[in-house]
Amino acid sequence: MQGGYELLKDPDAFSLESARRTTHRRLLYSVLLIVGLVACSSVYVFSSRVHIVLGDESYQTETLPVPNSSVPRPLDQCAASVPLPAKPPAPVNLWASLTLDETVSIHKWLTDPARGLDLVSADKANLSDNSIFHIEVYRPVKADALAYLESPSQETLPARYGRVSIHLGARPEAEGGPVIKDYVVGPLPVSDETTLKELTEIYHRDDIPYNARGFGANPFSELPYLLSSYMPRLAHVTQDLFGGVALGLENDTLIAGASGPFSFDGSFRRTWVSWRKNVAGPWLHPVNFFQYIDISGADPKQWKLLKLVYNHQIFENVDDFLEAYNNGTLRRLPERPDQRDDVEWSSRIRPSAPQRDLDHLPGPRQVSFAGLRFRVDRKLQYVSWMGWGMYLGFDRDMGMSLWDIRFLGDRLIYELSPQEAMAQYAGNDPMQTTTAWLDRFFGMGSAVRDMLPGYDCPYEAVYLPATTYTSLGMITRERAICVFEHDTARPITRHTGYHEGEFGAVRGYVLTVRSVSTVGNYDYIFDYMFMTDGTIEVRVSASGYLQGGFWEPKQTGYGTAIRDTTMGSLHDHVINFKVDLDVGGLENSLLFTHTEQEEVEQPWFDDDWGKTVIQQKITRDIIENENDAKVNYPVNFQGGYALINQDKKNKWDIARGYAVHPGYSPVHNTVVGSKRLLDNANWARYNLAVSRRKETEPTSSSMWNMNLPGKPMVDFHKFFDGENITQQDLVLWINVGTHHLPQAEDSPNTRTNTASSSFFLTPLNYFDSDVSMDSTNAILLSNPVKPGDPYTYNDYGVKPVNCVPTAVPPFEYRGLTAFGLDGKMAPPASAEEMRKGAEMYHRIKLEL
Ligand SMILES: [Cu+2]
Repeated sequence: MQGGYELLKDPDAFSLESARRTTHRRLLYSVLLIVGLVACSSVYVFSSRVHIVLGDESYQTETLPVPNSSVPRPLDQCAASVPLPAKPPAPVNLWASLTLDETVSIHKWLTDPARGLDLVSADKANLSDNSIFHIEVYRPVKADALAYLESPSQETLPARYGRVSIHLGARPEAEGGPVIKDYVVGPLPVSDETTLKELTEIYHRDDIPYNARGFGANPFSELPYLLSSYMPRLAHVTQDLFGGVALGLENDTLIAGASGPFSFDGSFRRTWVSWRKNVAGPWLHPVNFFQYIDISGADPKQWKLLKLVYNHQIFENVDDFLEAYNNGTLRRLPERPDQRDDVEWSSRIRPSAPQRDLDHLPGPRQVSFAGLRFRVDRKLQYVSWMGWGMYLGFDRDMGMSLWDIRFLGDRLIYELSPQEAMAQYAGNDPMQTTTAWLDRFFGMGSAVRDMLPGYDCPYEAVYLPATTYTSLGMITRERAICVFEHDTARPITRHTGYHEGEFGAVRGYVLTVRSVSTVGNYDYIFDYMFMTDGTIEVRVSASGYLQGGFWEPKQTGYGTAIRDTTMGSLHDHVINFKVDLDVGGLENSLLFTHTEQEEVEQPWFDDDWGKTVIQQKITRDIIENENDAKVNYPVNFQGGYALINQDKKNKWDIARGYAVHPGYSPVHNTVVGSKRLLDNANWARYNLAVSRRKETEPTSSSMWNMNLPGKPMVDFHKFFDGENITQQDLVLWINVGTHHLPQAEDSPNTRTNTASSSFFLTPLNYFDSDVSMDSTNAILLSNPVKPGDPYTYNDYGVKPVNCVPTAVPPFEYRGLTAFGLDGKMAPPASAEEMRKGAEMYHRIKLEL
């Protein structure tokens, strides 16, 4: 096949003359557009020049007459962006969330007096009552799941179970006092055979301390209760010092935030409260006023204010603080201009700046002109694309997870799921220096938000819903997950050559499965990206607001001033993933490959260059003991880690493997030994770790870990007990993260381009050669027969498709759909109600 093309656009074509010719332009618009599109088509019969005339208000196309061209026919409408049905390997998604009916039936069964749990409905429960905190699916044992996938039938289908967390606030002191218990309930559907069994085998301590509990129906039941006991008394002082008050009124101008963890080992529940301006982006408006409070136990009468801190002065109680204020001994912070009025800078409102050249036009967008190339089973939550296939799961703690990931017919990953997201801060104030968030506590799944079509994901993305339980009911988000294919605009392989068969390129495409969690101030974008060569990239990008501190010279070294009185505080993010990789089956080994410099001497070396040569050499070691498998990437990335199957060789007699390849910013935590982030997040100390897979070690963390740094429910280090890890079923625990040294450009929001971190899982002698070569989205060129003629080529019959894309629907965003515990749809929530549920104690308004 012959092709003709224009080497470069002729700059003269953009003549002023043509720019002035506006007559008839609108009448000709459609025809010209069509000609323009056809000119770019695969037919390549028109050697056309497209003149693009851009005005300030509109954009139109024009074309010069094309010699020898036939009259173009109007383009057809493209196929709608609806995915084709998928063909999952089994008709049941074993990891699917509980259905609404299943959740309602478990709730009903638990609250039946016959269970004897003495439960009080969460919306009415006091802390000293028993109430259900959470209900969700409990995933099957891997061996059972594999048996089902091997031969799917009703007989092999594993029984379904739920997992329930109950706050036992009413447990008498004689029995140990209030506590939390985790249970497995099932089999489902609920029947006479259904039982409730305490879930303890996955934890490293017996009890879940009540002081480590998560926020239930009313996350504000504790803090406002105490804060309202003293803040109104201080209103005239806070108005004077900070220009704001917290009186428990609708128009309060100060709001509170709290720092975590709340406890070391569960023996107390205490937090630092920090006050902020109640404006857009309050996290960037701390006023430098702090209180340490005790909210231990289940009896609010015991709670107390322990101390107040203002401008590095400590006061035992409100009276002392007031006295210092009244008698003039309080050392006030100097007045600063932006402490009072100028607060819009922290909003996302476009600043008044001139519009950039051509920025009135929408940017390019991705269109699958020939229709979507991925398949989706919405009901089963199964996605497939280009030889890849996977089921999706979803849970409260960490949101989306991927299961039974297969490539070209073989299972590659049993489970790929986020485990925990850590953010540890530094500073010279009580809030920043004590903060070490573990966001599993808040629920990265509960914090998943509906995505903005055309902004968070391309217009043609396909959205999948997710439902999470709250103690008041269930919440469904229709746009919790988006799936889309995109052109990387870069060939995955290419070469220019002159010998027959060596000149060509294969297009680079990626299928992305994405979800976004907004945890208080921060937004995490989770991307799982699949490529045609068998590579997967797992990437987390961060945006949203910094947790800002009050900037003053004593904060030097702990961040950067991003405004007169606001600083971005120094912190590390580390996010842990579980990768249950199965390379050629379950039996895998950990291979460490590294390169080192050597000096060698060979008899054939030339005399003129000397007797020795310095070069590098590969060493390959199998790490046999689990204790040696908590590792960091080698210095200068000279080598890396892979799981291989020593019993499965490729054609070249090399053990088939999959490597962990560091992506963007492959960091681990800087701080080791902090009491606020100790045994509860020891996974964050490494780039990766490899342990033997066990049903009793399903996750590297738990939602209660945040508040138990000294004695966590899941102590990751306990996974590593000296076992042999050669040819065993292994799990990789891989970290991504960023050392976040904030800067002015983090205001108003952190940018995803640099606040990103990733790792790749990529075939390592898994195949006999690069399998992306089998793509027919590729071209092979041949030298022209006659010098000067165009190159001939083979595009494997895959031609660009020319059609008119379906119209992008108008932007629409709707909130979540809520269901009561009876399973009935609940009335829509107000913005304030949604904010309360979403921001938890990151933004606490007093309510009297
Ligand atoms: Cu950050």
